[in-house]
Amino acid sequence: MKLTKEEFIRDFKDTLHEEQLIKVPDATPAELFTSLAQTVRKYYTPLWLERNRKISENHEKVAYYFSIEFLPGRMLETNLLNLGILDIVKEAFAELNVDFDAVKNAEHDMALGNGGLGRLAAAFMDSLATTGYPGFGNGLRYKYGLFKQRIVDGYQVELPDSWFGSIGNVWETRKDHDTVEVKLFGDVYLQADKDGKLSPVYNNAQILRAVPYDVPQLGYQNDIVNNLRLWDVEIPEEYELDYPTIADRRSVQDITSILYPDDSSYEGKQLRLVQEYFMTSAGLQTIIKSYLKQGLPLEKIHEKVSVHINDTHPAVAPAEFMRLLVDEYRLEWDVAWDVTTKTMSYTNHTILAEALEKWDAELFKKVLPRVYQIILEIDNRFVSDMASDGVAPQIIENTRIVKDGLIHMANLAIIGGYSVNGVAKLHTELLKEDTLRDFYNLYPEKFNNKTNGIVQRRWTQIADQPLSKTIDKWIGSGWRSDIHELRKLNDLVDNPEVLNDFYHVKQEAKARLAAYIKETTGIEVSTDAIFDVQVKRLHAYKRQLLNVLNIIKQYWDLKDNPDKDIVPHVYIFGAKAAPGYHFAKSVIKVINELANLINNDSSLNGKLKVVFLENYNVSLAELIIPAANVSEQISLASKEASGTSNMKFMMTGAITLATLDGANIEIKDEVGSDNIVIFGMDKDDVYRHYERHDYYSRSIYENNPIIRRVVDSFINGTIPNIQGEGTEIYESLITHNDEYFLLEDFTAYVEAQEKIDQLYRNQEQWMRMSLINIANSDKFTSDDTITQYAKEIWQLKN
Ligand code: 26Q
Repeated sequence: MKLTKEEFIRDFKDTLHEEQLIKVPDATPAELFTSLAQTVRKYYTPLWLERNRKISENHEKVAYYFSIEFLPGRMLETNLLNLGILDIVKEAFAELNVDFDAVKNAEHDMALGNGGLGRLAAAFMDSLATTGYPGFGNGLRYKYGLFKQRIVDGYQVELPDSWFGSIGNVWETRKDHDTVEVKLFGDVYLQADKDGKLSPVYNNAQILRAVPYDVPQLGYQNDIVNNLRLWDVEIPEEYELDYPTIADRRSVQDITSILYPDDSSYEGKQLRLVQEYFMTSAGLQTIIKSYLKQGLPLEKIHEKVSVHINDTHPAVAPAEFMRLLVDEYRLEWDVAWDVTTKTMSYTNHTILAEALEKWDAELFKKVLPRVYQIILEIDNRFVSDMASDGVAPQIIENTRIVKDGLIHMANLAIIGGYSVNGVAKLHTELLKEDTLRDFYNLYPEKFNNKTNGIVQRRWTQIADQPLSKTIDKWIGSGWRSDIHELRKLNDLVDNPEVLNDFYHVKQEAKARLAAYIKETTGIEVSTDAIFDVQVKRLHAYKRQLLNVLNIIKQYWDLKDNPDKDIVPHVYIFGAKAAPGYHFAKSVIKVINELANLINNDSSLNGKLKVVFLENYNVSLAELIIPAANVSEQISLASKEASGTSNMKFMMTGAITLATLDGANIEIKDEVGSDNIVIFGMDKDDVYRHYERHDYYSRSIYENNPIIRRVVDSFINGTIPNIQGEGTEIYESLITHNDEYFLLEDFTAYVEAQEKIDQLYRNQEQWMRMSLINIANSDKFTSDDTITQYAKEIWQLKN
């Protein structure tokens, strides 16, 4: 949009005076933030209205992205950048003597997600708006986002994230007229109506009100505003008397109270099922209503609507859609089924078996009695169709939805839709040949890959302005709107002046992070050290512990030989553990105690530092990632579906130290083997061990004195205060046979770290590698990823 500094100052002051009755010099950062956001709202509101009008007037096809998580982080800068007024606002604030960063920091992260999956959903919202595709989000408006992590005595402590705080969510708009009802529990039976058709009759059902709050999603400088719809729950007025006690009312509010903090193992909690159904049912109901308003026939809804199922969390969608079409809108089953399977598509984000959702059939029947009947019907028809197509009984058994008293949600998503995708090339291959092999044989045409992406604007223009300005200096600013122009940097990688500029950019980012580390932990780190970073959820398969093993080895090397010539290293961790994940919490404790040991040992001469930064979230990522020299992506090959932080590190010039897993493989393909450090087993090595059952961690431990010394450090008092945790880790590695093959990969990892050390000594060479990474990172823009979804899966037009 076009706006002068003077116009903005006038609008901003008006808002501040009118809404808060206060003048700029007296306002707190939070008050200034609120007024700024309200001013920005006024700017985009007409665009938002216009967008909705056009989509329905032109009968455009819309994709709805159903996700139980969205993790946008802060929205202010993104909204300003995308409106094209970020620079003007900054200049205006400077003129008003207001610290822009303080105002920006007053915004609470919108953390309605655990990690990669939620962040990806948020990225897709931004990219849908930016590419101009009509794609809307559908999720839950949690009162508390992912817990706030504090470290106390080295332990993780979880505190509630009351992100509404005193400010509330300034970006949202409540849409009362789109309220719908959601039914749970009770008994259902079928009754024939006049024309002999069966209708469900509900007894004692709980009827809840679903109220949507819409959050605008602004495209990058294109005047397009899409919508993220988050549902909240309320008790309908007519049923208020049914909830006489506070506890009764709380049991309803719970539905949108908390985001489940597990991102790996699935637990069959009733409340979780209710959450999943609540957002899915509410979303589908309003989708059908708004489609019908256009006066088009319901049998053709798939021509104007796509419903995307982000992981299995909304996978009840095909069954609920059938319920709505058959029960509420009276379509014939076969017609409804045809429409449903042309509407639904599904993304899988994991191959870990323990993360696939399976609901106990009895629990499901109690919570969703009518949907349960419909799932049984879908399952029966699937089984008999397959049998009459001559499919082998074992294959039918493997792929059916209801078996062994469990409802297999992935199976429902696959059978009830037309598309299944993985999130990186390797991941999709593994789905086809392993996890979902039988489905792939039944429906090869449904399977496709969509490698994840990131919103490059947030990781460059917002998180690293010095980097962005330096890119402008050398290749012009065209890359800001066309990220593929970054490739022009490839022509400059032999120019020492250019490399020197990028070196200073990295040093600046390291200095910012070093100041934050000093301020929050008291630890002093040198910006001449290698900043080696591993930030991600804490999970055994991601192998933060492998990183720890190497740090312990380096510690022993320096204790043995204090004069050993190594480049100083700062190992930086950030990670939240699921509150019930004992092992992961033990690893956090061990990292913190190891940090205490190392950081306070003056005999190490500052060559080694370990920092654990608490409460890793999107905003902290914006500070940490640009400051990294080394990006640790060391999951056991085959386990990390894609990874997305790996892409952010690459884009801001870190060298990836990685296994051949997830999207690391595609990063390697982009930069070439010389500009990434790869080590360890590949997925074939891993699968070979599974087939042959021939892995014995204890014999590695017994035959390798270096490994033995490192592993023994967990139990022999080397690291203080970790008796229980050290024993638990020791046992996981030795007694329980090291499920993620850390010991087998250890030696290769140590060598890879030594290679990093050698490479870093030649700064010119290092910066060349770094720049090659930046130059080829355009491959991972989520604008392109979403374009592939839009064209190849959803058939949208922009
Ligand atoms: C399921 C049931 C009950 C409670 C919680 C859950 C649950 C919640 C979140 C299960 C999984 C998740 C999140 C998974 C996730 O973030 N996966 C990551 O997705 C990224 C985006 O595709 C990939 O890059 C990562 O590799 C993958 O780990």
